[in-house]
Amino acid sequence: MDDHAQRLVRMLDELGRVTDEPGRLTRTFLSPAMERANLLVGDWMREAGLTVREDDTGNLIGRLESPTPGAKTLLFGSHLDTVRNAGRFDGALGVLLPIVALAALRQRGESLPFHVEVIGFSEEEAVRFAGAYIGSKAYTGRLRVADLKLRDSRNHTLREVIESHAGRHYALPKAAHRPRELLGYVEVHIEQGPVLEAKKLAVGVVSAIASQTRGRLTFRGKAGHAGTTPMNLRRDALAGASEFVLFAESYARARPGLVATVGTIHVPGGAANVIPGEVTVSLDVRHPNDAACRAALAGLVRHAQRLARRRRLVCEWQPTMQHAATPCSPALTARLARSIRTVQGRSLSLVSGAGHDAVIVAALTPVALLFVRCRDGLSHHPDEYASPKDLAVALRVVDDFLSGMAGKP
Ligand code: HGY
Ligand code: MN
Ligand code: MN
Repeated sequence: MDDHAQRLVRMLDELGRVTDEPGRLTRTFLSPAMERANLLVGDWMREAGLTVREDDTGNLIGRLESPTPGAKTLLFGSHLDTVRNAGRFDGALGVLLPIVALAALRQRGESLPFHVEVIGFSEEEAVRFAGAYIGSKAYTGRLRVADLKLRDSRNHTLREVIESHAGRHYALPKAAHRPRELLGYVEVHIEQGPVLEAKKLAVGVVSAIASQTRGRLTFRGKAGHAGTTPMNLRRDALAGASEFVLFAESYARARPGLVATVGTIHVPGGAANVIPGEVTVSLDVRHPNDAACRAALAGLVRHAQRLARRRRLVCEWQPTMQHAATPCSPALTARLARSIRTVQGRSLSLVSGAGHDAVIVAALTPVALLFVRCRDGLSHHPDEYASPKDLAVALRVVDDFLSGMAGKP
């Protein structure tokens, strides 16, 4: 399987050069780079014997039909969009690895008693639009009118962006499949964390995906002259936001299992000689347990409003995304774990702190995630890395999993 792993490495490297921003990897929803990525991955799908289509939301869907009459469909997939200045494995691995695995099956002249669909979802990272999972929501029939009203930084709505890309009216799509037509969904993804590396394991399975809430906190005070306004008369929104950022860090540090992140801070019209009158910070709060995540969010927002009052500021919270903790399918996960034990000797089950398209697909069909070790647990960074050796293990696990699903010994 190692030559297949080498091919997978070359594909990941090539796809990793398809970017909207020269010198670093960034692919955002329906961007020119996403179009080029779909063309490249679509070719690889066709070479592996899949038929290829792209839906109006930009999802790339490869399908390998089974010769078995009345067969159900097994789904593989992940996202082809990236964060800004991303690594080349996050998302891409879950689309390219199944393509290579199916190409290997075809090379051996084998077929499967079920159809297989490999989906490259068009948006998972919520870089261009605040509400994530646009691709998997469309594919599973869960995209809502409210999603279509989201606006990007150029003030274009999601509907406008989709319709100008598709060149026609966009009707909210129905689910691509009915639940009874499906065998389940498997997402192969780098762990984006330190556990597999610490346990010296190449791969593992996911028991559940953590609960996640994201939103924006806007602090409003009063702009003023940096040179003439005495310190005790200021209502400095950025000072208030900064106090909150440090509070969020210490709040999460004090609570095991909780993570809280302020990833962006925006001072509209900010200038060095102006006291900031308005600041918006993003807030991302996650915990394996839903109730703990909700309680943490409430505590953080309460503190933000309390510190704002003390500073004679106003603080407004606007949620942009909320996903409950998503359990993976015990049955599908057990099958995947069996293949891991066959290939790796032992399997490890871990919780995913990162969100995945499986969160959305789980509403349509049972999901399982195969995690692959990544160096230093690093992700959302250009130095993201999974070794060819570990990729070879993951390929053998998927190969064994497919044989198991096909009832082959
Ligand atoms: O943020 C996440 O968990 C994922 O990488 N979108
Ligand atoms: Mn990501
Ligand atoms: Mn991802």
